[in-house]
Amino acid sequence: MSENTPKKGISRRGLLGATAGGAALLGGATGARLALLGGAAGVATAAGTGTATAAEGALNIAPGELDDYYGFWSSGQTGELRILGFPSMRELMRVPVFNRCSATGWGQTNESLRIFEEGMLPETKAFLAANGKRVHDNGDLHHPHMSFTDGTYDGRYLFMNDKANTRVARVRCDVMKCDKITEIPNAKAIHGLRPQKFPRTGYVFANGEDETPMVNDGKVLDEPEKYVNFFTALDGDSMDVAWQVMVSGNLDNTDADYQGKYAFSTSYNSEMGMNLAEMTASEMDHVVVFNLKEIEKGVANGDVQMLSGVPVIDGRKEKNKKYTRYIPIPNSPHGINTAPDGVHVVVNGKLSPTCSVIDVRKLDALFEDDADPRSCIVAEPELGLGPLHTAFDGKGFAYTTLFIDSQIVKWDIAKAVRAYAGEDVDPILTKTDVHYQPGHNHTSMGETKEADGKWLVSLNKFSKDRFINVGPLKPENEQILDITQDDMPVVHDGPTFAEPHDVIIVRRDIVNPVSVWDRNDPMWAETRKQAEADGVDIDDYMDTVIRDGNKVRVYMSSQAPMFSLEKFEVTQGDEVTVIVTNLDDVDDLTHGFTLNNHGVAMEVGPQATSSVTFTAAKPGVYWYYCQWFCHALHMEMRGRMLVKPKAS
Ligand code: CUK
Ligand code: CUA
Repeated sequence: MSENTPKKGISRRGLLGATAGGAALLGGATGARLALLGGAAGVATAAGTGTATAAEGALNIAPGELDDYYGFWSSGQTGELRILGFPSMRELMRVPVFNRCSATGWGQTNESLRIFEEGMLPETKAFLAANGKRVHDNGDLHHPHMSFTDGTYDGRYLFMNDKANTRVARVRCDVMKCDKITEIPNAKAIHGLRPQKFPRTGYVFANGEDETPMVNDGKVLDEPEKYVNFFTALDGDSMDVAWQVMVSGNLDNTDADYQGKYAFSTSYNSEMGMNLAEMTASEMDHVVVFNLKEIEKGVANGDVQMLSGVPVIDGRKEKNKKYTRYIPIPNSPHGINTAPDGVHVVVNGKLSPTCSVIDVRKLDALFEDDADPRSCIVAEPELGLGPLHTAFDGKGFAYTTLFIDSQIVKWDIAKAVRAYAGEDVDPILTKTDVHYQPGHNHTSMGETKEADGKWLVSLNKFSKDRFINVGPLKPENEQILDITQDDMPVVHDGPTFAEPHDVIIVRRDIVNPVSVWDRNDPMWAETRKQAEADGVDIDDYMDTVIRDGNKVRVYMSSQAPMFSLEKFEVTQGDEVTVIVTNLDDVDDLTHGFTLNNHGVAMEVGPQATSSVTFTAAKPGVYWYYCQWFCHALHMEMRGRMLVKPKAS
């Protein structure tokens, strides 16, 4: 990998700007091939960072003014969802999902543990127990997407994947909290994720990225012919797995059409290779097209095998051709994006400098016998090096990230179609340098039929020299481009911590969260049942301690600046559950419960109930306190737990 290391005295910025240096980033033979493939397309053509523009006014949200959009950001290996105001890029909230959150107690409160465990596979429960744990406390969240109705966002839910531990989660947009986490059986490493756009969500489509042996019992390693992969459709309302399709090759990203008929997934490893050389061996990989109506029929007719309780359709290449089609695409395609015109689907070539454009109107014919598998391709423009993801403005233009060139290229879809048909037209309009190495990009409302063509955000993997140095681990850099202007200048840099892959930009009128919890919220329904059994009304002031063998349940309410219990007593060895209802019903009046030296902390929002369970193992006096600054006497909002030594 020595060619990847810049020599002393050569600036990183300069090196990355050069095509050969950029290609070398991918390393070895692949990089060399890219450099060859790239040719002239690798040469930067546009000016760099834009100068002051009209967009600056819109970008510069004055103190006290509100953003026009919600940005829902992934956080990759941090495992949480982030909410930013857009275009100001002010970070508004972090919603813990696949991670353990110190502030809110996510992954520790009984309410959150229930959500983790409800959708967990039995073998995972057993594995975790063997490791002295109840939940995985990491995740790798790449793709947050909102539920759709009739081709546009409907503000109900956000869905997101966990590549690390093969899960799909849902966040309720009314309270912006996760309410479902489903571990996907059979598949391994859920990567691409998109909701059904029409008529509604409906299905949530989730790609398995890592192939495993069909019977994964530890007896097979090097027999690639026994490896399979799975495409999963969840029911977005119940978050149960509806069905799966067994496929050939791995699966990377996915999207759905605007007709409710097809879903599509890219595969960068059609070879079913097990190492880098094998995975990138062939020049052509594929997109798998899933015929939703035929799959539903197959499931209804029992043309399935049941695996881990899920009906699985065999959609492998050359099998039952009615369920899937494999469209050859050059070379290790990555992102796949359906245009707001409802017709075009752009497949991003990654190791090929091209994007392949599918016309969904040609997909019915693709499923006829002996159809040319590439008959649905209507354009394949050469855009530059390392096309990864494409966004749209709703005006017929597409914006593709070029990872290796560190650029966003704007191109005309209709012209690309005409060029493919033989006309002498250049579909490329402009290229803007971004800093550096963009992965996803996203336009305002761009993955809906209401794409408004105002803003584009480029999620750049490297920030290099863009910010003051914080050590070897650098932030990434998210830049905003003003796409109302022909030269689409960069108008904002936004450093960010690991590792946003994807984002959606949603008009703010679509999202309407509440400010205070509803006392009847299902989040604490189980806690309510226990309280009822204990004769405690968790909707009211409470200061009750229930002893139940060696289990102790401590019910208290909080009202600024006091807990209802200034002290309680337990005995060493007791399993203690603390249940807190926040009786304050004022906007922004969150309390917390943190127990010193016990690793216990939880958020209790206005009108919410939260609970946490631990074993009192150390005799002594321990203070608990409110960790959310709630009142001038917030510091005084504390009390004592006495753990009496066990009589021996
Ligand atoms: S992926 Cu990360 S840059 Cu997981 Cu959507 Cu393309
Ligand atoms: Cu309650 Cu701070």
